Amino acid sequence: MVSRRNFIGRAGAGTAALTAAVAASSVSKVAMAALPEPVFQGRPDTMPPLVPPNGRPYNPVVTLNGWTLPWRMNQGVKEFHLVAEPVVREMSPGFKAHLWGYNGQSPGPTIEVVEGDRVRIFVTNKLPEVTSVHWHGQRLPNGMDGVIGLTQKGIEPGKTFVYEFVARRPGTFMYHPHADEMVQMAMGMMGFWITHPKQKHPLIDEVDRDFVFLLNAYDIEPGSATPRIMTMLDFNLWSWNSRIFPGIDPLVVRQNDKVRIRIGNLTMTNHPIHLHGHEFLVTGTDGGPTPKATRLYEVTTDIAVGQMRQIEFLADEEGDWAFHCHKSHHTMNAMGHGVPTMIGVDHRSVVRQITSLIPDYMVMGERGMHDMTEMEMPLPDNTAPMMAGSGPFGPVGMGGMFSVVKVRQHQNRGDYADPGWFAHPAGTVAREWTGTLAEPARAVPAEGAGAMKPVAPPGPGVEVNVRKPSGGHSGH
Ligand SMILES: [Cu+2]
Repeated sequence: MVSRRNFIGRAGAGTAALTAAVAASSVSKVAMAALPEPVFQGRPDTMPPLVPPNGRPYNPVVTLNGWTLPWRMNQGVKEFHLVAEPVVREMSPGFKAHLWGYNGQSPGPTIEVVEGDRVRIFVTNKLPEVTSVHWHGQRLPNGMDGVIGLTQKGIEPGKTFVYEFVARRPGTFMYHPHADEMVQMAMGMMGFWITHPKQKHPLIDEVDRDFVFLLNAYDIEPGSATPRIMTMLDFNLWSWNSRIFPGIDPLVVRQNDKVRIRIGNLTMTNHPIHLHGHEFLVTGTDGGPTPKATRLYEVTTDIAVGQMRQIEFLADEEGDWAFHCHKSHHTMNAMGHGVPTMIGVDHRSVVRQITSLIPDYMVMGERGMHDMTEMEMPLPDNTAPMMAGSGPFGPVGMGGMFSVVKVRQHQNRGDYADPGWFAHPAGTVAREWTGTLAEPARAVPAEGAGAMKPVAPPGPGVEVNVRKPSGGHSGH
């Protein structure tokens, strides 16, 4: 079953091999009449940019923990072959999810074309049910829009359909099914589409690094591997390109690079995406490049459901800068929600007794939840820790939609290799104060009615109301 190219793709040999494979496919007339041989990718690593081997030149993007789909030129038409199929996606080290995707992965490969390109996409359905592909945001003939029942028949299992249109406007787009969407998108079927401008565009700047990723979300019960597809809002895994921190690669850049990041949201809620240490401009949306007069410097931009945002900044500050969704429960991994606040309650002896009866019992947070990052808690097999990832100073206490923009002075141009942790110049890290401390001055409370009374700490008789978190979160 593993063809030669399939093998190359899975081995992750990168740009050169993929380029060679694409070139090698330009053979006889007979071969060109057949379908382009599909290319698969099994590794979850961020693949190097696919430098276009033919067609109009452009500066390729880098798909975070993903790759760009090679094509072949057939009499001036760019031909791609997408295969919709079940996939196993490693969402973070030690945690694999059974998803649906395209060409070996969820999300599917990024498709990159140039404004004015005629594009032909073969879509083969290896799923157990009917599907279609909608090309979100594109100008195209109505019958190529991919809405099952409305503009086309569904692609039955085992069948291949052809979509063909001209990529008319430059910008950032997505693709996803418009058939049984709640199920197929909850299972991970989606991908990115970039249409590069064919010439210098007054509103599209040239950049040194151009990253893309999709926001997606899953509901996978700890210890299982398949998303619950009937979940409407209460997802428990918040991912970028179906990866959760610490499984999300860093965005590595050279100091003073101009950086573009394109983000699409195919979850069921909005995500305020926040960058530390720099200000950015929103230079594009689903509708195309934004007029310059509308661009404001920001450090957070909200990305609503079904939207794309394209941000740009000058990476002039060296360091390891956090980059994450600002909804704090979106930077955590699967957890039970039916957990009462335990801050201030010492329940350690209770836990020991309960654990002897219910081995997988867990309780959280009598001093806040940071302890969860260090706690040696027994987790069911195939479960991502709730808050994980270690930095140079200890646990980062994050999961989900979190990564790091690594800005380095000595990173080479075009080098995306992880440089490791930032070496802080001496005296530039927050540190413990070891000198003498003056007693802080406090406001003296007023006497009489309405005055604040000091609150007594909880005594030994306090009621401990704990619930077993697993299996409970949908009911609370
Ligand atoms: Cu979020």
